[in-house]
Amino acid sequence: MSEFDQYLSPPNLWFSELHKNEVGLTFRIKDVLYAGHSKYQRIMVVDTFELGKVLILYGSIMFTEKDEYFYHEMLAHVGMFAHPEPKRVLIIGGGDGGTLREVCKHPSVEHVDLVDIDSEVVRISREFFPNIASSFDDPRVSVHFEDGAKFVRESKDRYDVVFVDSSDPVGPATTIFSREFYQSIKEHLTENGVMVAQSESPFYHAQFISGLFDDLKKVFPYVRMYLSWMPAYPSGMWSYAFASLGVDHLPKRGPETLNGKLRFYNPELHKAAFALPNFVKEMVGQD
Ligand code: SPD
Repeated sequence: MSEFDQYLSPPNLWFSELHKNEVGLTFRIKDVLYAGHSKYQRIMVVDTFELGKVLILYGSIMFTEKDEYFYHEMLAHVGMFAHPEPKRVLIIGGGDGGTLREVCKHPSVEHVDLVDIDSEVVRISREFFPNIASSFDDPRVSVHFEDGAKFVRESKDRYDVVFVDSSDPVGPATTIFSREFYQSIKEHLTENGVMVAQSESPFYHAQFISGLFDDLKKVFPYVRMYLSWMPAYPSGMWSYAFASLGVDHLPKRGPETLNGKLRFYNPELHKAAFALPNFVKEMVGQD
C-alpha cells in the first residue's frame, strides 16, 4: 500500500457540512443510500466508515448513528424528568422519530402528538433508521404532517411537555423560531408545563442564541440554557433552551421506571448540564 492510497483509492467520496462557509465537519462516505427532494428540502442518507448511517436535511447533519442518542436523550429526558408526571407531550419537528423514541420510554405518557411539516422525513427514517424511528406505531402516538407554528396556533389542546426538535433556522424550520411561536406554545402548556427546544451552538451562533433567549424571557417566567455534546454538530458544543411556567429544571424523578435503556442521560448529567461557561452566561444574560 503506497502512501497515496488513502487519497487516491475508491471509495474516496467525502461529505462536508460547512459552518458559515468557513469551517466544517467532513467525513468519508461508504455508500449513498438515498438522495432526493421532498416538497420542502433536499434529503440525503449516507453510510459512512466512522459514524454509521447519517441523515442530512437541507445540507445539514441531523444525526449520525454513532451520536444520535447524545442529542435525543438530552433533548427528551431533561424536559420529561423536570416535569412531575408528564402525560401529554407535543413534539414539533423530530420527524426522524428519535425524540419520540425517548419520550415513549416514560410510562406516565398517555398521548403524544408529533407534528412535522415533511412526511418524507418520517418515511425515510422508518426505512433507513428503524432503531430511531421505532415508536411511530406506539398506540399513544398521533403524527400530523403540517407546519408546527400553524398547529400550535390552531390547536385547542394542552400539554405537559412540548419539544421543539427542529433543524437549523433556515429553510422549512424558520417558522418555528419566533416570539409569536413561543407565545402560542406557552398558551398550550398545563400548570407545570415545560418547553425544551434545541438552540444551536454557542460557539458559532452567538447572535442567534442571544436573540432567541431574549424572546423566550419575554414569554416565559422561567428560562434556562443547558449544554451537552454533539460530535457531529457544528463545534460539538450544543445548546438547549428550557422554559416553563414556573417549574424548575431539576429532575423530579429518577430513571429507574423507564421502559428501555439510556445510553447517555443520567440525573447527574441533567443537573450539571445547566452549569454554563462565562461567555455563554453573558450570551444569554444569565448570572
Ligand atoms: N445542526 C443541526 C441541528 C439539528 C437539530 N435537530 C436534529 C433533529 C434530530 N431529531
